[in-house]
Amino acid sequence: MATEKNSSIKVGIIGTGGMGTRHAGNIHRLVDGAVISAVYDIDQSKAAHAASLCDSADIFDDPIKLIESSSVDAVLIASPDDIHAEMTLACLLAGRPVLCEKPLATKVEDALSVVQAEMKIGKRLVSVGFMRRFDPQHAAVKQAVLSGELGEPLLWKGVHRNASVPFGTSGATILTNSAGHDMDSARFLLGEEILEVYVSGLRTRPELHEDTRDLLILKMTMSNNRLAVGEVFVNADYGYEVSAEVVCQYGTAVTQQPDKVLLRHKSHRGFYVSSDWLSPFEDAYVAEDRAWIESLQTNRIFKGASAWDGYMTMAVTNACIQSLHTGSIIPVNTIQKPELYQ
Ligand code: ISE
Repeated sequence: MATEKNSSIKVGIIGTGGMGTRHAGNIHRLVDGAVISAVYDIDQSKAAHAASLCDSADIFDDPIKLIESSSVDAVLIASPDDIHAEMTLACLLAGRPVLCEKPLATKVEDALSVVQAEMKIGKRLVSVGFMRRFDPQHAAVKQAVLSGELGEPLLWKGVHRNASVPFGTSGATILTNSAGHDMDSARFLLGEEILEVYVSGLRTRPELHEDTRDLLILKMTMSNNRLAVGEVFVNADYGYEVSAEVVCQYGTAVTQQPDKVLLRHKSHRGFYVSSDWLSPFEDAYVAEDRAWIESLQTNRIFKGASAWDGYMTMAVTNACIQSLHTGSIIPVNTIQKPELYQ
């Protein structure tokens, strides 16, 4: 029973589609020191379903009431992307710590408003769900780079493939909703900022919408003379796969999936590839939820991405959209990094 856990942190979830329900189940079953006390979804049957998985969560019909409720200590936002910033700002107004799924906003101005609101409070309350930072394989690559044994890191190379996206998904949406992970991965693994981007894209099948650009190549010039290049292919058909490699002066480090089993079946020998994007990162999502709750219990800064990281990703996304549309190299314009995030 949820009430038997060490239940110091009461979490309210806004948005209980696949992602929010996954967080609810993870926190309820696998994270000590927290209970799901409240849920909201515009589709109340989805909220009721998530609540039923968490023993005793209250179902709200208004997200602001959930944020302001005395039965909620902290909020997890997994709503559609376009209300992330609005909900995060409402949490800040109510003084609630918040873990917002990526992207922090769909417009760079809105991400900046979140940073500015947090700076006004003078305390870091916002965490952003770039869960690859908690993935053991990405963490191992980061560790290998930080060890210094490979020499200076030079180049980040990423692959991000989804089996498919809905018909008509635009290049801008892919950059905002999918490629943000890769921008964050490059920043995280190289420890540098993205200064300039060049994006090209193509439509991979004639039957797709004319404006679709479902295979994108992002070329990024990073601070300290580093480079990054990523493939984002969201109609790869065969399944979901993500990888990141850091090429250094004397070697490279690349993510692997050591838990994979070699399968022999029906004249084939190989590895199973998942078609959904939640299960391959299951451990990362759980680790992220645990780290968030721990940061609230101990009053320490969350180890994952901050509002600043969410804002930087949106600034890069904004430049990538301009680059895709104009075919030019676009500089990333940002404010100076405030003291709060140093
Ligand atoms: C989704 O929102 C994710 O976060 C997945 O990791 C990504 O692969 C997918 O493209 C996004 O839509």
